[in-house]
Amino acid sequence: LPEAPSARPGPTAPVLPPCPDSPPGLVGRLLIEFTSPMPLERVQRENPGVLLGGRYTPPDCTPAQTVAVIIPFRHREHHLRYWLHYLHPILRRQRLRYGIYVINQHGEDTFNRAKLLNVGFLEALKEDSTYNCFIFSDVDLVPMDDRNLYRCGDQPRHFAIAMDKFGFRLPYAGYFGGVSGLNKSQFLRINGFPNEYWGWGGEDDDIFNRISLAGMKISRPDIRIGRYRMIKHDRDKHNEPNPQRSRSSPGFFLLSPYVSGPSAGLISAAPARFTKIQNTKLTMKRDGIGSVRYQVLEVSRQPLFTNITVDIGRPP
Ligand code: UDH
Repeated sequence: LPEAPSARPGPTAPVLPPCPDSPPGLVGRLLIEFTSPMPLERVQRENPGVLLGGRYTPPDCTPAQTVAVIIPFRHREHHLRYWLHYLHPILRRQRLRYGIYVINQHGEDTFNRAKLLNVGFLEALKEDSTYNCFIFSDVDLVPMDDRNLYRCGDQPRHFAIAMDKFGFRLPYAGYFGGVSGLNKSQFLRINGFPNEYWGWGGEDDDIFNRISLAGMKISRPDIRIGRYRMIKHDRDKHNEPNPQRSRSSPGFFLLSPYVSGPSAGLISAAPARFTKIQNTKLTMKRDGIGSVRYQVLEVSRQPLFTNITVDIGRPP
């Protein structure tokens, strides 16, 4: 009798060794510029190994983590092309298994970066429940060194510590903006990110407070490795500074003292009306990943990324 098809041994997948802790093909310092035109077709041609939706798995080893890279987005197609051009090859050389999620805020109401990041966390997990590391990256930030590994560790990680726009220094000790990463349990331990910061600023300080209040510490790369170029741009419409963004309570300074020196003025000491940031301890329990409300309007798998267009509402 012919053998039943199910009984036949299938082609066995080769068992790949674990990916090395220090990927061998890294090149170190990179030349990053934003002047040459960057058509998406070119970026696609340069990245044939990237699968639909911006997914990638190393062909020669088994990574320890599966990384969802989440980008808050609206009207920045030009920046996204540079980001994809630079980041795909870097992430590949870092031997990551990853997916890229662009969380696109629908409509023209005030932008809300942190809420979009919460959406990205939930939607990435809906697509692949094996994601266990979440890297949140602004679309205009490109690392200048591929030794800045986009991985999660035993503490929340801040990657973008030395941006060109801040003179390649950390602007203040509690700065957690730009590019950061948390594993799933770290993210859930702080109830995710705040949903109530509409407009520019403050949400990253709130996230820093959440992490401190949960008893965790920020881990950072070496200052020579954590360098970033930011694509120069003007302030977007509908992302005006949030009047409640900053801090005024002396308590905050215990958590996050300012660094003195020339860059201290970049984020100004706040008048007393900027109160939101003082309340993280109270708000983080009720406002976060457990309370985020939104409606997905479209999920579209592009060759180099997954676009998720979402209605996140508007400020009260
Ligand atoms: N973002 C968008 N669209 C927007 C607003 C923000 O995609 O309309 C995303 C994007 O990923 C961006 C991130 O949110 O990188 C952070 O917003 P931002 O780039 O506006 O913040 P940043 O602090 O710049 O980088 C503030 C305005 C600086 C104006 C300087 C003028 N010289």
